Amino acid sequence: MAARIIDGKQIAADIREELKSEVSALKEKGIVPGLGVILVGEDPASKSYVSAKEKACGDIGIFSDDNRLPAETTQEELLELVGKMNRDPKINGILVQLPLPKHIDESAVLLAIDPDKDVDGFHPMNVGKMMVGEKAFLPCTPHGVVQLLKRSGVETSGAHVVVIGRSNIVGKPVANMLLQKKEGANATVTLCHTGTKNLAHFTKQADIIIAASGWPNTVTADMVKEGAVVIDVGVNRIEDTTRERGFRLVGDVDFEGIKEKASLITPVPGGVGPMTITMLLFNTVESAKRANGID
Ligand code: L34
Repeated sequence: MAARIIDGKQIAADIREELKSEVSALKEKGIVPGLGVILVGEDPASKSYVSAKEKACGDIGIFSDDNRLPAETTQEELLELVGKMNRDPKINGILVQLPLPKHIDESAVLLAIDPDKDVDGFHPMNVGKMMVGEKAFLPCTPHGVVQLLKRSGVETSGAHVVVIGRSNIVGKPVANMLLQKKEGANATVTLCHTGTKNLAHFTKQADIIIAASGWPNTVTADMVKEGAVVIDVGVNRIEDTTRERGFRLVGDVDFEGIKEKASLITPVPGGVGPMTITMLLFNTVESAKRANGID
């Protein structure tokens, strides 16, 4: 079987159009959603993601407050800025781009964000609400994956989903979201990680594979069931001197091999990445609505 390729860019563009109209309607009520953006340090990938997020905000009418801080920024200084944004009524969402420099305690920073402005969904309050199935800000990449499946017509109810990777920003939350007894979820979920013995044993049984291992070629064609759906969350930069940027992007799966066997597959770039940015916009608009008593 030759796979249909899921066009994440197009699905992201569709959702952004919907959000743009919502933002226009809010503006008529005098409400402008605002996102406070914090990037510490000079990581090239983080810089490019943050710039893409700010541009996407501008495109749909969200105000963004850009804060690029040097790598030497202290935890205290960072916490102070977060506190200022917590108190600022123009800011509905706070994005602290990860990873942070090693001398900063990431969990202390995430804990300092007002849960009502936690549009990344990383605060333990939102993580806990998500886990018990209450309304919460859902983390952007997992939420993007769930939306991709939904808008591509993939039935998750009763499906066996194998997630690879147990990070707090992708693996754990996506597994949790898909096992909820809800529309667009209700799957049987297996979570594999570096401690898993014989990964292929599990992936071969999967109706849907979600790869978020952080390593190219974690999943190869021989590990995939004929007709499976493969969602590739990886964004690995591979040195490539033939490219202008000096690198190319590959995901966590062997796209070329697997596309002959899967029924649906996401490309990298142009799959999950644009959805991550879009769900951040979605959460920021949600937050602005909630702050103004609109639901
Ligand atoms: N706080 N930190 C926080 N929130 C997040 O949601 C993230 N993440 C991850 C890293 N740290 C974070 C992102 O923003 C990963 N991530 C992210 C965002 C966007 C893209 C990839 C990862 C993306 O747009 N990818 C494009 C290609 C971009 C390029 O050419 O470099 C794609 O099409 O996949």
